[in-house]
Amino acid sequence: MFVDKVKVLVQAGDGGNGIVSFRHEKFIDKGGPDGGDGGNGGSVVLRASRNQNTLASFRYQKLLKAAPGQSGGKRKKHGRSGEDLVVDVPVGTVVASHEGEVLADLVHDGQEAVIAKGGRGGFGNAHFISSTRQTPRLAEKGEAGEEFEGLLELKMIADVGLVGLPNAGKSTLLSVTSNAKPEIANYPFTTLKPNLGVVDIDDSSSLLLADIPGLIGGASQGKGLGDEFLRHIERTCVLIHLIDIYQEDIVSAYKTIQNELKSYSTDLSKLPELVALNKVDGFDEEMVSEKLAELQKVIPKKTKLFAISAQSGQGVKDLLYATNKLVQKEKIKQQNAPQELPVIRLGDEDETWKVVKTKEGFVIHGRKIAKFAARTDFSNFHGVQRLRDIMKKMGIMRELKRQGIEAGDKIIVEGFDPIEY
Ligand SMILES: Nc1nc2c(ncn2[C@@H]2O[C@H](COP(=O)(O)OP(=O)(O)OP(=O)(O)O)[C@@H](O)[C@H]2O)c(=O)[nH]1
Ligand SMILES: [Mg+2]
Repeated sequence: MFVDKVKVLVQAGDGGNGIVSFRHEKFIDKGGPDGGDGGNGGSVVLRASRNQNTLASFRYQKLLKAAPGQSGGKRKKHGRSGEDLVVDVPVGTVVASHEGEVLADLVHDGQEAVIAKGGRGGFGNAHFISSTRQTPRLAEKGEAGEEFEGLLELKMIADVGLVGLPNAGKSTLLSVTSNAKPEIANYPFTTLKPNLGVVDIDDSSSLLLADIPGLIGGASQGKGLGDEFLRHIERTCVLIHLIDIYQEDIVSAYKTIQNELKSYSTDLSKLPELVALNKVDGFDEEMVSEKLAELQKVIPKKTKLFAISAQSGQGVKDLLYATNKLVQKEKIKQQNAPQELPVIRLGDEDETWKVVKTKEGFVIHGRKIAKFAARTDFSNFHGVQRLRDIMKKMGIMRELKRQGIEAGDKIIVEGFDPIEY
């Protein structure tokens, strides 16, 4: 089974709690605060590796969970940080959130991306000593690690994609030029899943060739096997479009495929292409030239046209050399203008907030204040007092007053316990 799309649950480690503790020393009546900070939670990191070929292992390992940070200790002892979870995935893996936001796009061997950040450890009470607060009885809770349901998708990054109508001879061409052993048969839709093969051009260069299921008119609307397999060749540098010379109308065969490439979510008809008329072994030269001339009229001027027989090998070498040349040219172009997607981080700091007066009380919406609330132990008076201080610093208290808050009214950081004004 070819696994190329899997759902996973990603869980970074929670930060460890800070603790409240006071020094106990002989002869000293009341020691200072010495509660240590919690350790940071581990992050979940994906690493692209050439040694991985499929996402199959994620059928059994659906939970990607990093270790939590430990709580702080007495004598300002820092809690141990949770270890990152580093997971190897094939080169070409794209990670998206459940909502479809792309979080990372791993295109180079060894490339790493943090997809879920571990929670920060909470501060212990040793942290909160100040001239006005000699015996701080509060500590922060650790921040929760980022967590989401994500989708891993493998986009095979082949150099060359083979496209064409069913039965055109795509798998045959792959089988005679590469190490791959795809199924070949004289009926449409023999190939049901993409096949990859390595084609050796000469001592120094080789190409990765992808054979995908045949396309038919209306594939973009789901006809035949649909066009979902095109995503496997979305990133190839070059396409080889194979046309069966036995087709009654080779021009419309060509146009049908071009249309489907164009209708795909990213217009693939713009990819550099070579066109090859296949199965010429049973035809005399004159007939072949006639057919080539027909095609020449409809393909773009710069597109190279070949007559080949995948079965007998006629013309195949020329096609491969030309393909290799075009791939090398395209690769240089891509190096100069890399098309990598930037890695978008979850939860970038956002300082904005707003206050909404409701029947339940004054509700505060805002990412930053919610983060502080998450670290607050609401059963601890001092912890709650600190949250009030933070609101004051952020200007939230002023806004509450402006909206007419009175003693005893409730303040609710959205999603958390209410506190009294
Ligand atoms: N005479 C002749 N027959 C060929 C040639 N290439 C392929 N065939 C035959 O054409 C038929 C289809 O070949 P496949 O390679 O399975 O075609 P495909 O394009 O992969 O087909 P799908 O996987 O169904 O899309 C098979 O019977 C092949 O033996 C050729 O160069 N000459
Ligand atoms: Mg096939």
